[in-house]
Amino acid sequence: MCEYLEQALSLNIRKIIHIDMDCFYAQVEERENPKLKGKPIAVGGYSNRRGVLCTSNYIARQYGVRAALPTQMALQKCPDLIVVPPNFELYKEISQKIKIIFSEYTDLIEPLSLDEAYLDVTHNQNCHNSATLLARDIRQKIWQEENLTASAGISSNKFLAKIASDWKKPNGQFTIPPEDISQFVLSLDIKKIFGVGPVMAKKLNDMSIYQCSDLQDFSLTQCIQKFGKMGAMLYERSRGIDTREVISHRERKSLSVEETYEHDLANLDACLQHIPDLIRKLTQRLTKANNQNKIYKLFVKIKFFDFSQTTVEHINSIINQSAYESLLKEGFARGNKAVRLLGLGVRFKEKKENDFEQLSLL
Ligand code: DCP
Ligand code: MG
Repeated sequence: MCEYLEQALSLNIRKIIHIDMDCFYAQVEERENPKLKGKPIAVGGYSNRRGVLCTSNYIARQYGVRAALPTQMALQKCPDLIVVPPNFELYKEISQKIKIIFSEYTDLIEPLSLDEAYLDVTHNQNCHNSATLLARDIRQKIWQEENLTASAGISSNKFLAKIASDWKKPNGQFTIPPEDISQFVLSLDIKKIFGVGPVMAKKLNDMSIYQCSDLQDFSLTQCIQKFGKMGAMLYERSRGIDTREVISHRERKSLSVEETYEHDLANLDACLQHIPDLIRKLTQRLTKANNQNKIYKLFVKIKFFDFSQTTVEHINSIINQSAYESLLKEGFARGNKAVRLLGLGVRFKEKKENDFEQLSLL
């Protein structure tokens, strides 16, 4: 094992579980209406209103019916498809209940969406210290309490745990223990690396890079030279390295208020008159949010009557009327036309992203 990998792994002996509910919305609808069981179903918009699908159950997937497919097209692929309208309130409620189950196992929970989350269970000593058994326990609990199945991926970092949770779907789980990581990543398709979208994938494929083992031919310096900002990340992920922590509370990066006016504001003076009111609302929201991070920028957003918009921001740590007025003047001058929406906001100092902290290992 290369020295870099050894160092990174020794800093990263965590136990991470990624849990992802199986065909979440569709499964909930099946649970609510057992008559749907055993039939191809999808959740989404109606076909006569240019609707698209949010998801489908695994039976419908056999016909090529998947999320984001227009409903009309889905019905062509699978004429027996039953399309159920979504009930977001119910999905949110269930998501909250599942999160309560997670919290019985760890405080370190990072939800990614309504139906998936990372759990750091490094310090949970139940189940003989086995994250694999813990994952089984969590899935069983979700089944007992909610009558829904989930799949899980277990590994020592977020990247691999997320990939693993897809491996045995539906209603399965897969563990990639630290000793298997180097072997596992060799044949892993580079498209599985989060951040490698179709454009990046094409760029890599054009260089004959298809799987992680191909990326491993490049040194860190070469990766950074070839892939810029993404270079270090690609270097690491292709070797199974990911030192990102499970973050239970996302840091707020900005906070703002805005108002769309019933009648467009005809000129700069009319806009300036609204600044005190917007500042009052912004201060109220800030107090409510109780954010501990320091303000480092103020910004103004302007949407003109023709929906073109602009944002102006300056470094400033204190909310004050004259600063917002001068930002507004600068922004207004960019369009010099009637305004339909004004927004005022602040940006907070961010704690340094830990994404690339491993660079310091060098
Ligand atoms: N969703 C959506 N639109 C998309 C993708 C997903 O509205 N384009 C919703 C519906 C899904 C839910 O988010 O049920 C969770 O998304 P997943 O990607 O986890 O998909 P599923 O849970 O439906 O299926 P899987 O078993 O593959 O996780
Ligand atoms: Mg899911």
